[in-house]
Amino acid sequence: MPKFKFNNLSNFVAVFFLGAVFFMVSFMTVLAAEAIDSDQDGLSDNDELNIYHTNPLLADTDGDGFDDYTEIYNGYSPRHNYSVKLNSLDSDSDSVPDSWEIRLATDLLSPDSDGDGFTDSVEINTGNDPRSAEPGVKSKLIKVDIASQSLAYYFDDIKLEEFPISGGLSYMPTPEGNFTVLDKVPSKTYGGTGFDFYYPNTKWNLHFTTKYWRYYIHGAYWHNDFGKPKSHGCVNVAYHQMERLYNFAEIGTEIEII
Ligand SMILES: [Ca+2]
Ligand SMILES: [Ca+2]
Ligand SMILES: [Ca+2]
Ligand SMILES: [Ca+2]
Repeated sequence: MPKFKFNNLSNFVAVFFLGAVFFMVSFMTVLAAEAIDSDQDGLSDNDELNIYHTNPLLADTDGDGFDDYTEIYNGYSPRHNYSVKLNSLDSDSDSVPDSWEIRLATDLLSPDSDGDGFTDSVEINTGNDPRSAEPGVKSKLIKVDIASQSLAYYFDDIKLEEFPISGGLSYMPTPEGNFTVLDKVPSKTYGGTGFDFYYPNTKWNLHFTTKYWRYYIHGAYWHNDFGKPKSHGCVNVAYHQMERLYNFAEIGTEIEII
């Protein structure tokens, strides 16, 4: 029986070449499949099936007149035919909003995306990777921009949220620099005796430095002027934003105030 052998250089070159062609064709087929957008809505079939959970054969999955891409781009859910913001939707009830799940590429229909027994929320709040069962700590950063009176926070360099805040008035400015979360205080009173203000039971306080006073990033329920300086030096955050930020932050989480 004849046997195939690399008994000369030309046989070896021919087999090597065929192998290389086969590899390239397979690789390009995978790339093409990932890029296919059957319903031409700007989202690939692959992403619709695995990230957005929308219909890859229907540009407007929820039939509300706006295509899936437009809804996601503008922060609305393409899966609900009424105005539901991705940010206020938690499809799998794991305390991680759909907007974060899309940014992080976790599964918005599975509370434990990587199947390691810990929910996405627990993993994010403890700095672990909800997308991989491999151990390893992910970076967290809270960034406050005094000029624009806004705050953004990041997990593994991915921006999760950005919203307006109220920093210190010009004669009581918010301290600038690099800090970390020193303490997490669930509830606290600001002002009172000897002050011209009194804000009892203020929720979700992240202590980041002490000068003459202690400075916090904290919830504020007594005004709604976010985007303008208003405080005695602390960083005021709307209640509906602060609870999530408080849960996200850990002792030691970096805070940058510029
Ligand atoms: Ca599509
Ligand atoms: Ca739609
Ligand atoms: Ca969720
Ligand atoms: Ca998990």
